[in-house]
Amino acid sequence: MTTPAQIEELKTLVEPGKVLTDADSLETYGKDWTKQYAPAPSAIVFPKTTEQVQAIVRWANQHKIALVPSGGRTGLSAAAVAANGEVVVSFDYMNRIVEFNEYDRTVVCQPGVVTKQLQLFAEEKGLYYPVDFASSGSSQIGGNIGTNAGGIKVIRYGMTRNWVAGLKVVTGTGELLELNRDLIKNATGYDLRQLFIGAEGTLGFVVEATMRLERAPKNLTAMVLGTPDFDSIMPVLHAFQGKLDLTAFEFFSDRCLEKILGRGDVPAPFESRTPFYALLEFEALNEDVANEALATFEHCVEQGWVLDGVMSQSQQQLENLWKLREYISETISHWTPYKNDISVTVGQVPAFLKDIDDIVSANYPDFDVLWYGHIGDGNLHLNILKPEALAKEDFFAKCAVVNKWVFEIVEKYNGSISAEHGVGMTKRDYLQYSRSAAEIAYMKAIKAVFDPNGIMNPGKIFA
Ligand code: 2HG
Ligand code: ZN
Repeated sequence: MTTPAQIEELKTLVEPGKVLTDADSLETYGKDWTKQYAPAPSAIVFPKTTEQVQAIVRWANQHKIALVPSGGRTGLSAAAVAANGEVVVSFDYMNRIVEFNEYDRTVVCQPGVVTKQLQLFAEEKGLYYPVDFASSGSSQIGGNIGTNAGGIKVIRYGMTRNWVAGLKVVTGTGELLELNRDLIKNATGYDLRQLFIGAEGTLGFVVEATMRLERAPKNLTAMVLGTPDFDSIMPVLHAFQGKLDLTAFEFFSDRCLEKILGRGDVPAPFESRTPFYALLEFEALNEDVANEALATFEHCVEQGWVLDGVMSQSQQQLENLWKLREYISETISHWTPYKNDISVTVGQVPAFLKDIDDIVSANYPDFDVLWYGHIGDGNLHLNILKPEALAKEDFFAKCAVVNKWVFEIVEKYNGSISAEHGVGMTKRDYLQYSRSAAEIAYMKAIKAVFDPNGIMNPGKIFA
């Protein structure tokens, strides 16, 4: 907690009006998209420069005040939730694109640059920023780096980590580090840049990031294919991957489609309904590629893996097909879902899915269970919807019990309990299912080096 005198001192470190303590701001900036924790920060501070961030961190060290970094607040693991009187450091006013280099194909961004802003900037330059997900219109680059954000194009382009050429960070002591200096080749020992990616602000705060861009994809084309069961999805992936360079391979169950169609603003992909759907995307660079896709579709139908399908013929149709998948998370948020974001290696997906399905159907017989995710990279989103009549606390308590068994299966397959949403507070108590005791001890030791007073987003990743 902070005293009024400390808040007055904080106000002298930033521009006038850039510290807020009113109830509305505390509520808004104290939380992300998770609903488990009540926001309770003591103030929100909006730095505009790196020097101001450094001053804030030094002030926090002096008074032993916990800081929580805040970007677009679209996180799903409560990594940006301030529930214990912390001071929230919002990067909303550090939102400029600073520089573009056409030879390096890099963009220097302040942390508050919105992901979509970077995507559009790249487009203006005839290039492409390939990390993409449903919340790209609100999420910020600093948060994407803090969580090593993934999304819908990982099968082709990898995670945010792959696109960070260099970072400037303010560590937990207030020191400014310039990491990797945007180099492609740099064999000079430990790559500290990588440590800060996915660290959820527990080691320091990103104050500038140099992001790489890529060639823009040409004539993106999507197919939605209806499958008779879970088991057919992976052979479909295998068949298409053998013939095409996929830019995405997603899946969702018919329960998800039901919810999307219930919105009334997204057309059905085709007339029939099937238990599951795969959504794949590729660059139709010429007619041969499109014909190859159709031939593969026919092969999948002959094998009985696909019952129906559609291929986009226009940009509008491409966008409509993507809405079927991209709108799921937002649409179901109404039902206060219990979320899982788990992954295994692609080769293990079929056996893993079967084991998870057994647990889920045995333990959630009366709950609405929604399956979807980025199955082409081994990442599954499992959402359990809260029945209207059940109290939130009872619902989460019940899910926590079943969750333990889900995570035991994740552990059995050497998988991850958080593929792309981070650990934050929601998955913190389960870290040992994916990380060994020795690894966790090293992680804590690393934190102590960069953040000796434990003021940088404490209580996130580990207690
Ligand atoms: C997605 O893939 C996001 O749509 C959100 O990662 C997943 O809501 C979820 O569980
Ligand atoms: Zn996802």
